[in-house]
Amino acid sequence: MHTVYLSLGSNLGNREENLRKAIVEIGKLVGEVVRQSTFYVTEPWGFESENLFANAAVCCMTEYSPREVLMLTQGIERKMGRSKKSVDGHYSDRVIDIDILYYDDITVNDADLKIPHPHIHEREFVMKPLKEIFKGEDRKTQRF
Ligand code: PH2
Ligand code: MG
Ligand code: MG
Repeated sequence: MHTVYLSLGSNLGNREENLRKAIVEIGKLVGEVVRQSTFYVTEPWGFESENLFANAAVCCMTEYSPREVLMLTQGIERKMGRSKKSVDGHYSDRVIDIDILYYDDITVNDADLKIPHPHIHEREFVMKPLKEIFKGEDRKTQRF
């Protein structure tokens, strides 16, 4: 079993409902969700939009590889109606975005998949929910 941390964001439609639905799908497809943060309402970061975000983080136990987790989470995004992907840091409003933050202790440096997620520490909307589910412990020593 592998431990994967995911960040979720939505700023279109019923954003809290979108996060809830995505977390249910993650539990069904990726693996058991063993930690879930509360939902944070946040200002759009890195682009202009009048739509606030709901953000959350979850920790999930999975038997899939990082790339399989990427395929599965992108499948959930598509199924929930996400069409556009961000290109070169040009972000747009979205029904749901699911990003892989950490996967065990591994590093992946592919063009389309970077683990740990490269922007974790500069983004409050990622760090706040993440800290909540670490519960003050070190990610690497955490036991479920
Ligand atoms: N996601 C982004 C860019 N900006 N801002 C907030 N508040 N929440 C997000 O989830 C978010 C963002 C890229 O995926
Ligand atoms: Mg993102
Ligand atoms: Mg994404």
